[in-house]
Amino acid sequence: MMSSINYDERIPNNVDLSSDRRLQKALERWQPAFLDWWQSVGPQVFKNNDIFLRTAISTDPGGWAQFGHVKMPDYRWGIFLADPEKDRRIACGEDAGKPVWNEVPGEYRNMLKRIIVVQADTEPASVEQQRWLADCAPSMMDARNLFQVNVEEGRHLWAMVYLLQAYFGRDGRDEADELLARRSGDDDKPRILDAFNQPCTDWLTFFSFAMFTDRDGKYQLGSLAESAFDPLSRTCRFMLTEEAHHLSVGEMGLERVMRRACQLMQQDSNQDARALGGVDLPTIQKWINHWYGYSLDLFGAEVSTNAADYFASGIKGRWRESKDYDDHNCLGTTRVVPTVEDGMLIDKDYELRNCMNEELRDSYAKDCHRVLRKWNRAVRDEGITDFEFSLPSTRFFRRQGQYANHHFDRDGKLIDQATWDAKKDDWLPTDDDRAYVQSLMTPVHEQGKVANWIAAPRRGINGKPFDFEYVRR
Ligand code: BYC
Ligand code: FE
Ligand code: FE
Repeated sequence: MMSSINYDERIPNNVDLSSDRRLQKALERWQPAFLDWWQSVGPQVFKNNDIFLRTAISTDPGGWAQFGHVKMPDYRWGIFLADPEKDRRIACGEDAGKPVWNEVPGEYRNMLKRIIVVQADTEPASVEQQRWLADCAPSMMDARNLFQVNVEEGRHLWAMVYLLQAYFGRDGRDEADELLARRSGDDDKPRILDAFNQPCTDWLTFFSFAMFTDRDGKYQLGSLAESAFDPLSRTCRFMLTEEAHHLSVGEMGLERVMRRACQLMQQDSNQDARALGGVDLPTIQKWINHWYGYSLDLFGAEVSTNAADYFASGIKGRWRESKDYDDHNCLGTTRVVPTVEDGMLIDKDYELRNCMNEELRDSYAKDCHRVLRKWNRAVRDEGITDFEFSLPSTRFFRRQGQYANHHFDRDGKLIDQATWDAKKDDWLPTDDDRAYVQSLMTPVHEQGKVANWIAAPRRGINGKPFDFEYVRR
């Protein structure tokens, strides 16, 4: 089938790129601009060292990766789509059951382009946010994991730029250029979504971002894998296989910080992990609260006509739309979304189609709760029985959607400004917390060593030991 990847061309691909000279030329023109972008705002530390990275060699599930040392700028970014599914049908909306599209229908062109651009924009944004982190890496294996995430986010940008250039003509080419012109956190040309303009200068933030924000990626890609636009679906299906590693970097990274905190607590007479240079459990909880909130925002408004249009047209489904749902039309059905009216939070019914962002957010929240349970088992496993991590309500600390103009406590109860002001430092990172965490960020660049505030990982990469030469110096 098509799963084998052609590495002989300038742009590795499994889409028979050389048969479309125009497209190939356009992408080859974009390639040097991408490399310039990578050099100037991609990873700034160990940028020319050999890193032990995986590269895709096929799109078959399992066994698609090859590991070896490579300098990041020499990474073979390319265009890899999952194999087409035979006789695939539209998963949801008005045209559910009809054959999927291999071209963009004119009436949906702008909608589709917008979604692809938003998705694309997050990928380079995250690389920009993380570009200095290796400077204070807690171990060389962690630096390697960061770089693996970074090169794959770079590839995700390629994945979306391919769609823009292949299916959206001149507009698509312009958008592809703009994707290299916006900058995370820039006043004039910021990235599109909030979370991707936040600074990321410490590893507690990086792990939280990979756990919670990359997980938004998982769910958005999952919903786009259900898309009626088949090239988008196939692209997202392969991206999801790469995404799994990013999530595990976040989940395992935070778990290691937690385990270390528990160990230090038991060494200190006051059970104070900070006294021994760790990140205490309540501080980790604050980072969780912050990044869970920012990542929930990425699902958009609870009640959204955009989301209804995406669903009705078949452009975006719910999580596992074709497998887990029976009703793919959703007309004449409602769901409850707690809504603030006259200063009170009341249950209100809305057309289900208008709540598709909320449906996806529910799937995401459920997945996050699953990880929380694992973390709490790890905390108990380390001998701490009087502390449990928890996730706040999805209404807590929101800046997008209908809860953004109100304050809620961690349980989702509506509270007034004064209560919020009095409590927020207990719930969210304070300047002092940030300064403390930042003060721990001293580099451990010695092979096989690990910073004091984080436990060593239990396993290395691809069967290698923790003290393997993940970065050649
Ligand atoms: N920040 O009706 P609504 C990833 C805007 S992460 C700023 O709810 P919609 C990754 C919204 O654009 C996955 N603005 O909108 C992770 C709209 O503006 P306009 C990224 C926001 O369209 C880590 C307005 O508010 N993929 O891959 O239903 C590392 C009204 O809102 C935000 C996608 O997002 C926000 N947080 O929903 C690397 C998938 N939220 O148009 C990578 C594609 C909303 O009125 N995107 N707004 O000016 C979408 O499907 C949708 O655009 C959204 C928003 C779900 C994001
Ligand atoms: Fe990505
Ligand atoms: Fe990711």
